[in-house]
Amino acid sequence: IPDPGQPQSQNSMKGEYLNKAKIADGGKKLRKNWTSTWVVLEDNQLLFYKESKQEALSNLKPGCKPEKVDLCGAIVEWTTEKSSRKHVFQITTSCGQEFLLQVDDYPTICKWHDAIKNTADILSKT
Ligand code: I3S
Repeated sequence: IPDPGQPQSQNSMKGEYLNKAKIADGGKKLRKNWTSTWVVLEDNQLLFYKESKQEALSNLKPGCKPEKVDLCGAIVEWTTEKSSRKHVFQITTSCGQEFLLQVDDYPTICKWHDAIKNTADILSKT
């Protein structure tokens, strides 16, 4: 049942820098490498840009595209086992990509966790 208090735009979020580590691709484990990434949630897709200005450039230059994460069928969950950092959550996509996202500021990371989880849950139901 849709919540009438929630605007349609709930599945978009303006860009923000988060720490990101991709730990698996296609089900294959990768060496963890944390990088600061400009993260945007747009039209139910998660976009990872190297930096904020790449977002503006990506509309002009075809070579500037972000890494896109399909959230349909993705699992989003907090984890304390995959990192010694605080406030880490994991996104596991249906094609076997695994990402960790983290920032020290709890309200910030909660906001992203909730928005991404909501999006994945809504997409899985439609
Ligand atoms: O899960 P791991 O392997 O302990 O993750 C750490 C490594 O990625 C480490 O890099 P090296 O493999 O080059 O040593 C990173 O520097 C650490 O930040 C990783 O651990 P945390 O707990 O920060 O996610």
